[in-house]
Amino acid sequence: MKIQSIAAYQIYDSRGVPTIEAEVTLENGMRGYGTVPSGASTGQFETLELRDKDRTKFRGKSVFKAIGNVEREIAPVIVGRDAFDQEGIDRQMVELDGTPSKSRLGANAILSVSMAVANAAAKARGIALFEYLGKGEGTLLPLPEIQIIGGGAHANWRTDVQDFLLIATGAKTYDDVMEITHNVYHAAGDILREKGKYFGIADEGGYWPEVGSNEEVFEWMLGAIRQAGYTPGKEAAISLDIAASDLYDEATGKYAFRMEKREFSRDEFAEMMIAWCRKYPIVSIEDPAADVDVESWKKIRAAVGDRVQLIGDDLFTTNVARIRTGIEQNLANAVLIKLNQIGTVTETLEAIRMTQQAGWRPVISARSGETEDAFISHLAVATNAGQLKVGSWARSERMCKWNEVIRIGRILGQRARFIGKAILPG
Ligand code: 2PG
Ligand code: MG
Repeated sequence: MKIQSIAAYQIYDSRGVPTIEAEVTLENGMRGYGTVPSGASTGQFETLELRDKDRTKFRGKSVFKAIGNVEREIAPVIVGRDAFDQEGIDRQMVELDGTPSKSRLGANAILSVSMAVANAAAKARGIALFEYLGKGEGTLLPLPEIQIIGGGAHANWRTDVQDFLLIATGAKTYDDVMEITHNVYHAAGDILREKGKYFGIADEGGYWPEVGSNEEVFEWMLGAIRQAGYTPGKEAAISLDIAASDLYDEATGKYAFRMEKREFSRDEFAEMMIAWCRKYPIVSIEDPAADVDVESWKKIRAAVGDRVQLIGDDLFTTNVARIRTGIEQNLANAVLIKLNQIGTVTETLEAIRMTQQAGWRPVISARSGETEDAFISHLAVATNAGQLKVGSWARSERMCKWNEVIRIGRILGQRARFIGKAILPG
């Protein structure tokens, strides 16, 4: 099934910021689309998101150069190729770019085509994307981590911690997750309204936090879990994304909480992360140390890694070489997987495979700037990753991904599996 043409154009993400979409048309006239998300708390080891940086156009955020690269550089070498050869196409685009960080063509340009090829190929086969990507092996519905309160770079630093999330540890089915999350999210909103502290929502749909300290949010979350009729740590537990690279200053070697106006040495910060894991029903914690602070990762891993999921996001940036080193050094036990950190579907699948082969857990993740596309829901099931993180329980760029898993479950029927919290350590 040959690729007949490739087009790219600018669309807009959930923050109303430009992003790129590619359209791949096959010789039979079928089309597949690839839509690229965008992060705010990006890691320094991510591949490059190419933006025009022309202040007179979309405040510097337009992606017309990336679009030109798809049309003038990528299309001429990919048109005519077999759409089922995802790996060959991705490798050719990586080669054509020729830089380690995909900075010549832009990882956004490359990824838009990579995702569009996968979508078009699945359509040509007449099967759902998860079946195509997973070659029929993907049957595990993911355990979601769902944001209740958004902070950090997604809420103008109203809290220092970026994501306060919920994991429905009591869920026996994916439907149970939806119900527990629904009840806790809305209970959290009720508490805010009662206190006269409802100030809307942050970038990923979690409540906007007007609080005096980060730990106050834990108490509020525990209150919401109880008010919804559950026991914290039983039916519902806490998960955090500290996004600590954003808090760390490499020059001074110190971490800083801007909202709380506190500074920490590396040791003090790691001790605080460990103490939080012991004090609260926390089952998962992402980026509790900066990407360059390897010693703190080791320390936290040794202290709580046997019972708490430790996810590397900025630490690994979905990069196979970085994940391999992390596994060798035993820095974490889980890897956050984001397609646009690495820039092709093939490399993303490799990162997931390597993570699983080490006995670690891949957590498939959205970005804070998202679109209405649900590619990652399919990716999670296709690879039996077991976990999915897409932000909160509000806004359709988030809900479309939770809802897509329901549809995938219906396609799978009796073959669908859900193991819930059994995927977590401890
Ligand atoms: C993260 C993501 C999603 P961003 O840090 O895990 O919450 O944020 O897309 O801004 O990097
Ligand atoms: Mg993160």
